[in-house]
Amino acid sequence: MPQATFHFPPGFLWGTATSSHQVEGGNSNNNWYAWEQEPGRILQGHHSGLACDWWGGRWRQDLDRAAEAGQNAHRMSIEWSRIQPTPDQWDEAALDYYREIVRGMYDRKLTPLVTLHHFTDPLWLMEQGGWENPETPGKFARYARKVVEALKDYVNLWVTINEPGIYTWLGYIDGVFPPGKKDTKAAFSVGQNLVKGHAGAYREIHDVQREARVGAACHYRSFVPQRTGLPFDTWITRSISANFNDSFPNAMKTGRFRFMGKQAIINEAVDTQDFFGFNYYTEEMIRFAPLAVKEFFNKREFPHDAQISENGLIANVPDGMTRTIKWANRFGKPILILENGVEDANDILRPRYLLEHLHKTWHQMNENVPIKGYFHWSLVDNFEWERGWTQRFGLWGLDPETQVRTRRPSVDLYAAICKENAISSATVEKFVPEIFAGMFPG
Ligand code: IFM
Repeated sequence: MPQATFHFPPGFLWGTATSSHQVEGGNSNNNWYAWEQEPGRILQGHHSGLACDWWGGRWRQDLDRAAEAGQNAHRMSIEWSRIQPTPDQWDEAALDYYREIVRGMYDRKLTPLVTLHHFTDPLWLMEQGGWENPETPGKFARYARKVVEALKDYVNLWVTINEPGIYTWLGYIDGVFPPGKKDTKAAFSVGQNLVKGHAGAYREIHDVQREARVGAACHYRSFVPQRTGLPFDTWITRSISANFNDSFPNAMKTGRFRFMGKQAIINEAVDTQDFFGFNYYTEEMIRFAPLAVKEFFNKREFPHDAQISENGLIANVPDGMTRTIKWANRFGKPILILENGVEDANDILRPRYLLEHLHKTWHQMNENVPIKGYFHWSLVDNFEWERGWTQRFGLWGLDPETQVRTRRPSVDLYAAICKENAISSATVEKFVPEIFAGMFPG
């Protein structure tokens, strides 16, 4: 049997990613809490509740788990509604608690990467129109400054906004995120203001901390035309991808925000990313559907030969990771893979998904693509937005009622990779022997 090891460079960041509302528990002052109280908004009427009880202190044991499993980094987020519970009040105790958490990462030799906005907004901000209000970018930049001033001794990697495209699309076009609108005009204003908020925060962060490295976490869904010979499929695929994938990162590079047939020039956003962060989960094939008006003239399917996750949400398409990395590399910055993972309570698909996506990542690094780190979504099962607790993305399982964690086999697989800083043939043979021959063809 052939033996080989695919090495990653020294200093590569191996981590997991989490977000405040999904893990903290007890967040009752933001728009998602309010949304969860409305009947029919969350699958099976679930609530975030205690989540993973990080605000109650269980972050300590979860970060112990991450460190013991060989991880050397962690991506977390700050809850704006805790830091600024009302428009004219900063909560210093909340800032202290976050400082304790990032110091806890530091003590465990986990490099902290901190996201400032991960889907949730303070209730008071939403009462003022949320991101539709042109004053919100300035408010966000001030909040960013406050957080960086408090945490700068321990953190120099910052993500301004997580998945601005998803926030805009799901909240203002599909209406499954709060505020539940289906209004492309509002979506354009929100998108524009998110880009301005990112740019303002980028400047404030650098003003406080010269050595900061700042980026956004842009979601990329790999779209391919279903019928390669049909120009309409190619055309609609490009158009969907331009709106869904390209609008935000392009604006953060060029200052030109193009979304849903409209355009705005945002000069302050030009070249406002020090690294390029993306979240990749899956790929879809797209075909032109002239009668599907509400779906923007397209129908989508997962590639027919791909394994599908347990709730049918994610297809395992490692080549989509390759396509995503090639796309990300066009922006000419060091790259961080800020989320990648699969919902899989029984850990049947996850080991294979993880190995195959990391293998593609390694290949791209051998093509000299400057990838600096990988953050698996997620450390422990957490509250999955409008899908409640029905999706299990954690390396560790969680019973939210009892707060008992369960170590899934993927913990040990990921630990082997993190500890060796490599994918070895022994690891593949041990954890996913069925893909051994494909990865090490002898
Ligand atoms: O849980 C989410 C996360 O908050 C944002 N990116 C996708 C993940 C899985 O759906």
